[in-house]
Amino acid sequence: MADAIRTTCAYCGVGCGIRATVTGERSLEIAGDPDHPANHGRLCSKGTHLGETVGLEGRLLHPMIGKKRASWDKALDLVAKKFRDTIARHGPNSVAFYVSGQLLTEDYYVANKLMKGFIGSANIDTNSRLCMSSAVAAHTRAFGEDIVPATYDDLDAADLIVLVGSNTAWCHPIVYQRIRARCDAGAKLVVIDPRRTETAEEADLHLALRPGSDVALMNGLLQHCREAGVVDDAYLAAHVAVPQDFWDQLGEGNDLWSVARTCDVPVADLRHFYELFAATPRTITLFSQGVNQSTIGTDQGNAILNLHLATGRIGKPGAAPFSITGQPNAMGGREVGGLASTLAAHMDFADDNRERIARFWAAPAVAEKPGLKAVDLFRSIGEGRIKALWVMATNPAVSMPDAGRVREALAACPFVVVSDVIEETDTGAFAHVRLPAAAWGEKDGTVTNSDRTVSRQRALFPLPGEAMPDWWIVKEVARRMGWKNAFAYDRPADIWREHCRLSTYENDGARFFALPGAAHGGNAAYDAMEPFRWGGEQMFADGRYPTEDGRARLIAVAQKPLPEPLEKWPLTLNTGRYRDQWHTMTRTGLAPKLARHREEPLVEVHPADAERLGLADGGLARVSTPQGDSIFRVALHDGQRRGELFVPIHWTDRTSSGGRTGLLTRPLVDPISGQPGFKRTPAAIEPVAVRWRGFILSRGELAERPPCLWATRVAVPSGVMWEVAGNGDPKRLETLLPAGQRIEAVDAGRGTRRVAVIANDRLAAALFLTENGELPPRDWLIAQLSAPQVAPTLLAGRAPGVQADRGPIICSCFDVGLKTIVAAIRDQGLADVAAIGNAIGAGTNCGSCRPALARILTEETSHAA
Ligand SMILES: Nc1nc2c(c(=O)[nH]1)N[C@H]1C(S)=C(S)[C@@H](COP(=O)(O)OP(=O)(O)OC[C@H]3O[C@@H](n4cnc5c(=O)[nH]c(N)nc54)[C@H](O)[C@@H]3O)O[C@H]1N2
Ligand SMILES: Nc1nc2c(c(=O)[nH]1)N[C@H]1C(S)=C(S)[C@@H](COP(=O)(O)OP(=O)(O)OC[C@H]3O[C@@H](n4cnc5c(=O)[nH]c(N)nc54)[C@H](O)[C@@H]3O)O[C@H]1N2
Ligand code: SF4
Ligand SMILES: [Mo]
Repeated sequence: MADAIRTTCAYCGVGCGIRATVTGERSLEIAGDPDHPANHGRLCSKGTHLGETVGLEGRLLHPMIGKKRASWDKALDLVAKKFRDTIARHGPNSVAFYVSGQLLTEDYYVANKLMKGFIGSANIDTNSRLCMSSAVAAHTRAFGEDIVPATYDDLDAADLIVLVGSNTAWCHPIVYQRIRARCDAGAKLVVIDPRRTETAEEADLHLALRPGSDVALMNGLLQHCREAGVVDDAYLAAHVAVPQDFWDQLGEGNDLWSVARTCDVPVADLRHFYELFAATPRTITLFSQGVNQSTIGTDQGNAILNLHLATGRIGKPGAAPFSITGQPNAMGGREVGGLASTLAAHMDFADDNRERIARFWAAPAVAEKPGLKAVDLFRSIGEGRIKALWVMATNPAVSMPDAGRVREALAACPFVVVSDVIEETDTGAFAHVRLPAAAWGEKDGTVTNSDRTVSRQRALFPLPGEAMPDWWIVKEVARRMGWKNAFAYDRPADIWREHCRLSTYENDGARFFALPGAAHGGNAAYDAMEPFRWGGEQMFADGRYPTEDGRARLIAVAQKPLPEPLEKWPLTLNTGRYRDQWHTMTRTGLAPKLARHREEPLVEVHPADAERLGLADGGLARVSTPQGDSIFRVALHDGQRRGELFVPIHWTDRTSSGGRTGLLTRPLVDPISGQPGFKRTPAAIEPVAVRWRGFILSRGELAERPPCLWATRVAVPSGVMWEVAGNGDPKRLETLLPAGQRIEAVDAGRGTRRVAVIANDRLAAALFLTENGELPPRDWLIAQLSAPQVAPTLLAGRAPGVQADRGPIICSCFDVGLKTIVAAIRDQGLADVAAIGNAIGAGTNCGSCRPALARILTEETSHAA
């Protein structure tokens, strides 16, 4: 076996180090890297199962012009010519790039340089606009530069950890495990989230606040700190500029009772939180999309930063505000300047910065002003003002708000280029040219994680087909547009060194973002690069900030009035993530183990709302908003606030007929950051009746999505499963089954029909439908796809003899179902999560399911009592 290669996980901004061992042409063994400072050897369910996602199924392996395969030369020449011609006729602002926090720093740097230095427009924006831009704006307002002061080590030193709008247990699982370990050692955990998430379930205190009321909560807390005497006047006097009537304004309406009313939380809980915070100097306030993805996201961010500045809880071990990033390289993208609102290397568009960058790049046309932010950018495409667009490593037809309008814009755009690793994506369907990019495991470069640690991603496999790394694709287009010398890169290391040199260029310490020393390493040093953190271990330890006067700023922010529910749209739609899926599922959707945690897109509803609205658990419902509508499966959950719905963001046209969250969300943005308010869209919901329901199992992919009202694809070992439901004639579904010998069973009374297709003595496909009968549990049938022969009881849907139904899968590493866990707890008298692990293994590998195990234990013990 080959030696392990050290690389970094493809997914979230925790940035875990991985040791990957190539075990075959396209297969890997994955282990956590014990020497990586972000994870010290641990990996969550997504990282653990990366090996299941590196096959070549569905990959785009050749450049495509329209539906035809083309050579790289032809495709690149066409892209260069179309962009050149469009710029010549309509000016530089008639073209745009829409890029991604999933590009590597080197890819990102080249794309940013081309647009902002050579094309001469700043119309390059990134999906980080949808993700981090409110945090960026808040940091810049408070500190003068977009800097995250905290590190993961601070979590190990904190006595109180406050999670605001962050489902850390699901979205940043390894950071969450660090938090849990710290809590086991005595630290307190407070979660502020309208939903009772698995993260909230394990907290010492959960404040299920009214969505959008975070500013009130934080301002009330600051007022409380002032009254309790924990505002650090000496720190403020030495290091922070405070607006004139800041404290007077804060005093108005921010008493405990008013805040409790605004936030709709019990006064006693609020008081408990305020007292805990005031009494605990070593506090980390970690925040993510519940704060950022709001039309008041920047103010919400600053309300948190204000607290830490005013109490002097910053620049000290275990005390800092901590904006945690989502994508693997959201931070690297911010460092190179990939947002339309920044220029490069943490510099803005001030004249001296523009001139400095023009000198450094020898650039002919540095952009004069910020470009269009994502929502405006797609609007501008729809209005015909942008005529050529290049999308890299993101799927805006799914992930942008009001995605229906985004699709119309893409359809109307005269020239669309999409660089992706996947052949069929919802965005790729609109492309005139599709370029095959190298995927994780095939490319080399760097990423920066949430705590400023830069790590290498390393190639594990040779490039498949004609795929090429993104930096190469962009520099080839740049050279063909006429800028040969400025884009003469032979390898990522060339770009990395240039990026490092720019960060220190004419930088006397005014810009904190600097990669000194890193610029001088040779290619061998780049290859051997160890993870390192820029900016040192304790950012702002000396109280100096990157502003002109060296002081940070308190920013006066006030709670905006929260709208009353509308008559036609009385509910509030909240959107977010599932533990085992990543965004539009292009990678995680390939892994059967990851599919089992949540197989279908669910709309979570409070049971009381469900009763009032006639919704049944497991039934279908149509969620509608002024932007559009989509069907979801209903899941009752008393952790929802009444009047609010929660839906996941992961399902696409490729994977489901419904669950299309992007069509629903409204395109309103924060006025400062331009980040959309994804978490609060006025909505309505109604039940959808179906005559029949069932599922299709198939060893190969189906030729098309099953043509019925509800169809959701689930990856299973050796094939796929589609859950289906509808009202029309279900006969049509049978045309999707492959050729082979058919066996059938029919129960007319229950409207049940079961068909199996046998080919080469093995099960090739099966269709199970019923009108008012039961459907068998799926596990055993799924296993029959891999079985060497056909079981005689196939159409009964169970093994000869009795087979226990495991229930929904909780532990995806060891495939342990709910019923197995409950039985083990009852039969063996298991009392804690560790005991469950010892008895049946669940939760002992990646640990992502431990919060779920803890909940099951609580439910079981209260049941028993
Ligand atoms: N499994 C998984 N992990 C991921 C990702 C993934 O797709 N799957 N994506 C990665 C990316 S790019 C990102 S950005 C991160 C996101 O990570 P998170 O921010 O943790 O994830 P979300 O589920 O989007 O939203 C977080 C929480 O905000 C809450 N919220 C909604 N409105 C409010 C509000 O008004 N106030 C407060 N305080 N909270 C509110 C929601 O109820 C939700 O539980 O996850 C990263 N990690
Ligand atoms: N309603 C709602 N919408 C949201 C959010 C929400 O919470 N609610 N969250 C928002 C946030 S925070 C984010 S980050 C976005 C994420 O949304 P997207 O960025 O649209 O999601 P992904 O599925 O990660 O898209 C990445 C694409 O890049 C491709 N890809 C992967 N690796 C490479 C590579 O190396 N090179 C190239 N060229 N392509 C590659 C993948 O196949 C995939 O098609 O969604 C946003 N949208
Ligand atoms: S927490 Fe999980 S998804 Fe995030 S980087 Fe680590 S292993 Fe990857
Ligand atoms: Mo994100």
